[in-house]
Amino acid sequence: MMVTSMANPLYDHLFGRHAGNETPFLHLPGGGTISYRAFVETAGRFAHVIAGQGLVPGDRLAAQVEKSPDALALYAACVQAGVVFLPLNTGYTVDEMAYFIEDSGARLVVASPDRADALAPVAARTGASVMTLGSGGSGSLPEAARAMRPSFPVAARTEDDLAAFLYTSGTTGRSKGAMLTQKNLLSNAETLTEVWRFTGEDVLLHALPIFHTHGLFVATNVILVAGGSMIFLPKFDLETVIAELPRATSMMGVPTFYTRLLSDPRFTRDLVAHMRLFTSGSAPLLADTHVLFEKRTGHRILERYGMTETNMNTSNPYDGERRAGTVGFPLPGVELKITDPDSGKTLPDGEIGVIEVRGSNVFKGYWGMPEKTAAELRADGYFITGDLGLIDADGYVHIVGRNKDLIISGGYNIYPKEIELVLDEQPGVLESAVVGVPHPDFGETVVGVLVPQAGETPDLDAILTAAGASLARFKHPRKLIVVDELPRNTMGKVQKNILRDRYQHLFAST
Ligand code: MLC
Ligand code: AMP
Repeated sequence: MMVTSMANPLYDHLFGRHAGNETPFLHLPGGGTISYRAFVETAGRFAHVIAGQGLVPGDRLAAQVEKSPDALALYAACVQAGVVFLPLNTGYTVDEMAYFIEDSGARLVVASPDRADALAPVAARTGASVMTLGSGGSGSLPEAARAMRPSFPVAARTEDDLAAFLYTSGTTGRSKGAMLTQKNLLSNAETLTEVWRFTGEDVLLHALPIFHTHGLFVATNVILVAGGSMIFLPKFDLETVIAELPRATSMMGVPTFYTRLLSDPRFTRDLVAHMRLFTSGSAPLLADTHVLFEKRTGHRILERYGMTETNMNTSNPYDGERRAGTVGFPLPGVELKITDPDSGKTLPDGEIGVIEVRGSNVFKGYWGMPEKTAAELRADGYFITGDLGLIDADGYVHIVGRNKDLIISGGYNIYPKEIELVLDEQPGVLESAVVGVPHPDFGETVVGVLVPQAGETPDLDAILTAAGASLARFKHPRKLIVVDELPRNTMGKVQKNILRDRYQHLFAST
């Protein structure tokens, strides 16, 4: 490995060592290729633009841009300039973006050209600048970069300095910025590269979004560490994925990718006979899907478990038995225990409790939220994940539920509270409860249960339209149901388990 300086460990290990390397980094669906050299040079040019906007190491850059090679180079540029990268879901509304921009204190907002006007007033309020980045080299940032030199003096950073903020919703409805350090990202990428045996020969089919841990850190960083390449697709499109699989060696996906592939008769054993590895995570992979996949292809999907706050925690083994319905063993360097949610005491193997993890993968805390950080990150370094699980007699970790009110739809996390706050404000609505129910494509989907105000008949279409103005599309209830009252326990708490049971078959045959 050619490391010229260790002044910025993440930059040096992921990007700097590839400077001048003519081998392919990104294969594009149209047939083009971007070499490591070209990618690193684009990042250097972008870093000049970022610094030219007045950003200094430690400042935040918020990006809401479509997936593209340039969008990925923006991440590299931030690492090079020592700027904290804050990637945001392209589906977020202006209201949602306003919160992230304000809360993070971002100094520069990089938006898709079609979003820039809508975000300008928000940026003006917070004093941030706005630049644009579109596809195929369009946008004010790539345009400005063309006049810049490809080499940029790498900002000195230590492994404990922040590399990225990833926002994750909270049970109170307020999103929290998880602060990830260089060490968090680098240590996890190095571990995964080793345990999943990634090498320079690997060609990863990359169809995940790059605004989340899975697509940005797990997939991309592993390939950068290994020196392999990626077939870089703008999104998961079944046709394209089936067309591109023959030139891939490996693929990482959320369970929806695998159920969609299995639904297509062209997805055959022959199509993927040459593949080395399929991994799954971000949401539970049904044991049935695992079994069906093996029957169809002969491959056993390798399921792993992670979080925004912790990167990856556990993984099924590469060589040993990949056990359906489990997330495998703690990764090297990760300590994992199951604790009693009330006392925090460690429980014996086989008993269900909250999963806690500790290691260099675990984040530094929530930005500007010391109380929330203290509530979830123990003084001894253990992070309380909020996932319920057990460790079986063979040491495999099973996730059996959640101690947090969370819905995971197609790998996106949705916090019911955030939606309930919007529904409760709508005309004619007295109160609401939002629950996740099984969905054949997304795993889980959102159902809103409304109690009308006395004598009122809420207009459900108007409510969905209003919700659409403030909430990203993926959070929208796929069904609204009006009831006379919500089931409550003796303490007055809404019994969501009863609602989940009642509506569990709503989408059964969709
Ligand atoms: C898109 N839509 C979704 C959705 N994705 N709705 C609910 N849940 C989702 N996940 C919306 C679209 O806007 C569209 O709206 C409608 O639903 C149907 O769209 P689609 O064409 O079927 O969706 P598609 O674009 O194909 O996207 C589905 C998907 C995508 C599953 C491919 O959501 C995806 O790539 N998910 C991966 C998420 C991920 O990377 N998570 C990692 C988090 S990190 P309309 O208006 O047309 O009806 C993490 C840590 C870890 O969790 O362990 O990895
Ligand atoms: P996020 O906050 O988006 O990072 O989502 C993290 C959550 O996704 C975890 O707390 C789990 O609830 C869930 N998750 C991730 N991987 C798995 C998996 N393999 N099986 C079940 N749940 C998972």
